[in-house]
Formats: sequence, structure tokens, C-alpha cells
Amino acid sequence: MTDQECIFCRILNGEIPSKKILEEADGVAILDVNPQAPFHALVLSRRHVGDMATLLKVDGGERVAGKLMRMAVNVARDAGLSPDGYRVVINTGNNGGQTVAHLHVHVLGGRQMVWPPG
Ligand code: D5M
Repeated sequence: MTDQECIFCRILNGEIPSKKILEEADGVAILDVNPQAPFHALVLSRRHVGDMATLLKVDGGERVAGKLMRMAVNVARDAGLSPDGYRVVINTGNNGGQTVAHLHVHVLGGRQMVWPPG
């Protein structure tokens, strides 16, 4: 399923250019256009779903969720972030700070993160 109005669907179908760093059956990892850390990637779900709760309601959604998390870990490893640490974030909904309503996992690293994140 894709959504013609969705910027991430348009990235996934090649209409909008992106810097892809990992491509798998269930997700594609790209570099964030507005990086919040020295390294900032997004793992985009290939399936157009708004958020994790929606993904987990569909058939096979739990398997896909696991794949996306594994991709996030592999992206961090391949970027060399593992020894020092990194942050994996899924902003969800308005209060969660989500601006693009298509499930994506942020992978941030290369600096000391702070808590609470704000
Ligand atoms: O995160 C949405 C993220 O998507 C935000 O960090 C900017 C990023 N973004 C928006 N447009 C693009 C394009 N075209 N390429 C790469 N990255 C992009 P959220 O958690 O929804 O606030």
C-alpha cells in the first residue's frame, strides 16, 4: 500500500531522491535530510502505515516490526556507532513529535545524547 501524498512513499518509489544506505524487503534506510546528530538515518517501513500500533494490527506486522528494528541496529553497526552508543527513536503522533505520518525509525549517533530528549 502506498499513499500518493506521502513524502516517504514518494521516496520509496523513487519520485523523490534520497541517500539510501540499506535496502531490504520490509524497509529502506536513508540519511535524514535534517540531521539532528553527526549521524542521523531513518529506517522507513516499505508498507505505508502511520505508526507502530497500526503496523502491529496488520497480518505479519509483528515480524515486519522486528525486521525494522534489526535494520536500525545494523545501520548503527555499519555506521560504526556501536562501541560508543546511539539512540533509536520512533516519534509517534502529535505529542510524540511525529511530522511524517509514515512509520520510520530514527537512528542517531556520533554525539552524547541527553535525557530527557525534549
Ligand atoms: O521525522 C521525520 C523526519 O523526516 C525528520 O527528521 C526530517 C526527515 N525528512 C523529511 N523529509 C525528508 C526527505 N525528503 N529526505 C530525508 N529525510 C526527510 P518525524 O519523527 O516524523 O518528526
